[in-house]
Amino acid sequence: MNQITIASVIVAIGLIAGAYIAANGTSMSGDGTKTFNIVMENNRYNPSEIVASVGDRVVINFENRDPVSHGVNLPEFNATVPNGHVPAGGTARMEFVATRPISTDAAVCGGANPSDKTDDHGEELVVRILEA
Ligand SMILES: [Cu+2]
Repeated sequence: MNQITIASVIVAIGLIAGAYIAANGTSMSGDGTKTFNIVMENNRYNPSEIVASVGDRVVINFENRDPVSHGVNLPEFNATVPNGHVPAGGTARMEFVATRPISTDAAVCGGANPSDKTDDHGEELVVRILEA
């Protein structure tokens, strides 16, 4: 292949990878880190469910487009965001190592108990950690 062909192939691979990440809001790096980008808008999270495996390091980047803050908490992994909530119009990052399988709701606007489904904003963020 000449250099232009090689450059075209590299660009194509980049576009495919970018489209994949955009479609899923998810990316997996080579070191076992699984990254999710979640948008909070109209009191809903998109995506509203994330799935990872035991042993993964999970990074969640939140973007809150609402005029109110939203609380997120995963006490199972001692994980939350600074001050326990993503500020109105702001961003926050949450990171943890998934040490065991769970399925729970990490949206905790209604209180500290993640199993409380009566969040005052009504949102859900289902976190499912699967057996590796
Ligand atoms: Cu909320």
